[in-house]
Amino acid sequence: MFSNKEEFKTIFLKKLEMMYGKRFEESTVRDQYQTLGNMVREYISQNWIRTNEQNRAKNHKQVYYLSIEFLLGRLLGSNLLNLGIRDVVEEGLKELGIDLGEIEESEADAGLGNGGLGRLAACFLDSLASLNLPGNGCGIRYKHGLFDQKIVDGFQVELPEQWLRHGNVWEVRKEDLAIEVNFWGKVDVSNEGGRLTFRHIDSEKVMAVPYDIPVIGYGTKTVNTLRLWSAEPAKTFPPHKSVMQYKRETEAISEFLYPDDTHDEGKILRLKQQYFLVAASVGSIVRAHRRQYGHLYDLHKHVAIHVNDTHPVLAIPELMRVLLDEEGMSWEDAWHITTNTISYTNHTTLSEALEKWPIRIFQPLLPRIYMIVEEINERFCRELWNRYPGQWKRIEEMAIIAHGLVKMAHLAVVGSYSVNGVAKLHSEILKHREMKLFYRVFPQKFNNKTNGITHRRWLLKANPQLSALIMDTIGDGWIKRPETLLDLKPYAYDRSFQQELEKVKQQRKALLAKRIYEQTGMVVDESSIFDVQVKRLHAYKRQLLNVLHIMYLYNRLKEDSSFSIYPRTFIFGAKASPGYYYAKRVIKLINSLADKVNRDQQTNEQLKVIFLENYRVSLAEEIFPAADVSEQISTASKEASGTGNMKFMMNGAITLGTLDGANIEILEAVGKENIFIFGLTAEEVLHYYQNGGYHAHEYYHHDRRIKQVVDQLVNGFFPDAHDHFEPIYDSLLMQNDEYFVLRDFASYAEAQERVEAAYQNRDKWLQMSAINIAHSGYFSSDRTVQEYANEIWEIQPLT
Ligand code: DL6
Repeated sequence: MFSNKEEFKTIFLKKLEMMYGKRFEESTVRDQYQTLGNMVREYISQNWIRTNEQNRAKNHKQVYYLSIEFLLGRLLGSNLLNLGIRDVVEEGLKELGIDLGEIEESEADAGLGNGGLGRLAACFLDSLASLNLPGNGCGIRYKHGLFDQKIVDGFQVELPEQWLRHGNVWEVRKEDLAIEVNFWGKVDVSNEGGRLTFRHIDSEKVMAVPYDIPVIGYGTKTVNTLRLWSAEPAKTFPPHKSVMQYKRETEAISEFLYPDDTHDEGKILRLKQQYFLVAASVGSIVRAHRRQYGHLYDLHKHVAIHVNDTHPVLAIPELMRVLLDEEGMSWEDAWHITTNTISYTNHTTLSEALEKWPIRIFQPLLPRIYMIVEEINERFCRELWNRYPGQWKRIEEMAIIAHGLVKMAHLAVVGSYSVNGVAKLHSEILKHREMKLFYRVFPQKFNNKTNGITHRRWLLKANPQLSALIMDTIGDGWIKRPETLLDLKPYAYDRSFQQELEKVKQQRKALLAKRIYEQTGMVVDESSIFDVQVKRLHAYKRQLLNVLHIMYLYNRLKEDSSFSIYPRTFIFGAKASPGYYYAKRVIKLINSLADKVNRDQQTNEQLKVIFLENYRVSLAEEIFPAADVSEQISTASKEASGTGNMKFMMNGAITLGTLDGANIEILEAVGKENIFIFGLTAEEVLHYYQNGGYHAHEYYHHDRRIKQVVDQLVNGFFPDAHDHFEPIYDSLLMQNDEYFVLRDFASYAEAQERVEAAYQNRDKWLQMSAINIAHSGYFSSDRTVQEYANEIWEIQPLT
């Protein structure tokens, strides 16, 4: 399309005039963004077509990655980088007086996810395409992504997110490929020639309309597809509903990510979303397969369907339904194909996060699917009975349906051929604790795939300054082969490399300081330690531990004139689930603390607290490169993996963390002298949970520092807070501190002292930082996806 700057400029100007019927001089940033986006899409269109043709022609096995979340962020910058045309475009635009950065900033984040799970899905798409692997994403085209967060008087306020307000330049609507999805109604069972047939009748129909987004690999011609489904009314309206009601209920399916499910209405909507995603995705997968092969008997040889967490687990009964009812297969054949097609990743050990649907909701909404789940359950329980005769309790515990609930994780394990955890520790906990009964029955299914992140977005794109330094030092081979970042290791001890690294970090800290000023009006000391905790707000992630420690530092600075600290800027970013009362109180606490500490002239040269509102992918890209310290302080055993820990490490921040999730593998990679570890181990935590013996009161009474900060939650220390922090106080003392915040306080404070001392030894710190960067290649999602491709999906690269 264009091979140099001049050609780019000519085409850009012509296209802009054609699209908007105005001269370039009159165009807005949005016009320019849309023009550029369209150009990129045209640029890759031939490769997109070619990738699809190649997949078909070569009978390549493909993976479909089903996920209720895809947290993509912005696409323009990463697409330009992956295509290798960013420099030409940037220079061309510059000559026209346009700043590419400004155009990039005008793009709305595609925030179709909550956090780690959704961002992981987005990283996997990038790696699949960059490794030339035939893999497509399937998700929902939510009209509103994760809410926009505003902080008002220190409290989180949620506003509807509007990423589609100006359209989405990357998507292609494919109405002709729509799939009909059926809800409600009943099942008509008849006996046709001695064979039972099942027909789902009187159902309410919804059309799933696909919107395809190209997924562009780095330095390759592969362009995969992310297919997002949008819910629209079908041509036949249900007779018992008004048109308006039907339309409203239908469109609601793809309106919001995670509707509030505290009431049945919300639960129905969530279950509808899950079935909508899988029925549409499975429908389009089998349609393509039938067209190509004429039947579905060898589906599992050509297709792998991966379910990202339990949300898309209905793919199991849905595929069974298609094979049984539409293809007329026997149960045995259908089960063989299904259980050799579907694989499952578990992302949590938190029992409250494992989905269970009440039968009273499930059965009427999805009557045929429920029948199939019942049959799967009965057959499974029969098998268990043969294996464990008389052991009712065990069978009840493992059943898919029990006590009026359908347990999605159990269905996932029984109906798939692979079950993986997302970090070594997490996979071990699944095998030996959370899912130990299942592990005994299906040991061959369980495996580990430690998470990864795409180094192209999180280093190459987010941190061009550090990328340039790395390229000057070891070349650019690491972009394709991230494990070669290890070649940096000898330079960790090189004084001039360290100095350059320091300069890069300073530049990024200055940029973040500017962003902080713009967003909060606060001036922060760019030479202070940037100590960062950014992630979803959850009790187990223990933002509270960080906060209580800051309160302690503040108290000490106020009370002890001989005490001083190396200047520190504590930076937080976090969204709390709208219905998560406790988490929202912690956000208020961080903001009240920021207010108090930042105003105090006696201490504010040494201590600042910043809460950056509306944490999201694009903001994260500004934060990670600027961090010195990466706070990964979850209660051991609770964080399945974490992926922020990897993004920080890749950008040279040093982890201050517990022995949890992938922190353990970071420790193994960098060695204990290049990370700050503290706190209880997972074994100790689990021992406490099992045997008791933890009394938060003891820590409160015996450690003066702890008593003081805990009391300050409720004694008027925060004048603006009234009784706002009582729920937090109660969680610690009345509910015996479920996440061991007080238990780990002393160990955390001591680790923070080590951080402070280490930071002041500049050569040593920079050496640590470089060693972390050098070892971060292992945590690229290229490695993770390659492991999935080889060991789970058995797919080969396109050539
Ligand atoms: O695997 C991606 C990501 C992990 O890194 C996090 O540790 C884990 O909490 C997250 N899990 C979820 C699922 N639900 N919960 N809770 O988001 O997955």
